[in-house]
Amino acid sequence: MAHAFVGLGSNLGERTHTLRRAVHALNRAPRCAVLRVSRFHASAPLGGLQQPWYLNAVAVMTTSLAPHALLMELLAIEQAMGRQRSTRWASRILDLDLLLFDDLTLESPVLKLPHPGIAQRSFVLQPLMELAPQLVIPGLGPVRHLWQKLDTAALPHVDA
Ligand code: PH2
Ligand code: MG
Ligand code: MG
Repeated sequence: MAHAFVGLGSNLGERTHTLRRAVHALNRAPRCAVLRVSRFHASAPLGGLQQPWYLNAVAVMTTSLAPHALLMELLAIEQAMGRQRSTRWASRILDLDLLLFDDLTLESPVLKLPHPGIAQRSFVLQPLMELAPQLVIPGLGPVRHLWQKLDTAALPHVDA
């Protein structure tokens, strides 16, 4: 059994309802079981200007699916819940991102693990801090260190 961390995001429609339904769908996916889910965090949109705020969460699950098979399940759930794909970073009803799959490092045309951008995204790191602050992200280090670095970088600079 592998442990997989999945990022959930929604900035259109009934965001809380959507994230709850998505967690249930993840738990019902073949050979998958959700272990824990973070709180739902409201976050300002990164990238797309003039977009509604997001609700973000992270779920940790066990699975006996291979990483690409799990990714296909995530895309199928997004579709079943009404996701329309238009431009990159457009507003979305539901986004499910495979963040981590055990300590696997992988780069295929459709899947990069760990998910690129984890270290820069507070809407990923804050939920990860709740679930697994000690978790070591391959090539990047423990979640706690990444979170502290991001936090410090966000503070206004003060000269001694
Ligand atoms: N997802 C994006 C782009 N920007 N901003 C926030 N706050 N949360 C997201 O999940 C998010 C984003 C692309 O997937
Ligand atoms: Mg995303
Ligand atoms: Mg995505």
